[in-house]
Amino acid sequence: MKKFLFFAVAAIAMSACSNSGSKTQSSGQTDQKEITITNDLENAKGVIPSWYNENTVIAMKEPQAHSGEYACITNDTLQYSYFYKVLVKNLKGENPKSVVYSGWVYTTVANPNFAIICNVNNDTIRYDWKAYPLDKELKEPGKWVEFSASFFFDKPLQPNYEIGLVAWNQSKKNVFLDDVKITFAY
Ligand SMILES: [Ca+2]
Repeated sequence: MKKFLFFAVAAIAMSACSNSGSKTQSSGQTDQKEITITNDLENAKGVIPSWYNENTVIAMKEPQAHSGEYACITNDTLQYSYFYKVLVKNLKGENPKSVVYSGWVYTTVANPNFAIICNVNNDTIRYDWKAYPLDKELKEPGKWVEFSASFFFDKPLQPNYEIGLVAWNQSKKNVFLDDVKITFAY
């Protein structure tokens, strides 16, 4: 009588697996459905891979940063914030369906012309571009406000495409950003 071995796939046994890596097609249980990247901007000067525009990250006193000592400043000369860019293939072996960019914003003027931008580039060619305006949500200046901007990738992605997420301040007034969280959903 033959015995059949059943390998229970524990949902938590995702890391440190040294097997061949070939799994059955029904590996949905263990598939990661989201990738989350957080950045409190406290270590930006150390140059974190995939993050750019470190010159926008400053030590804050007045107002205080939302967390720790550092936050990102945008204004008339620094229209684009600290910038996250990643190639699709470096995230995961499949294309994300959507991304949510959330965090905290402090505006010094009511209803600033301030938006979160999600762009997709094919090498140097712009493939897709979306803006999520936050002007209506930022009614009250002088305080930290939580925000969340969702983007769906409705045009097909390729592994070599680069996804970029950045805040764009066209108000010419100071608007600060801190404690950013980026969540790719699959
Ligand atoms: Ca901070």
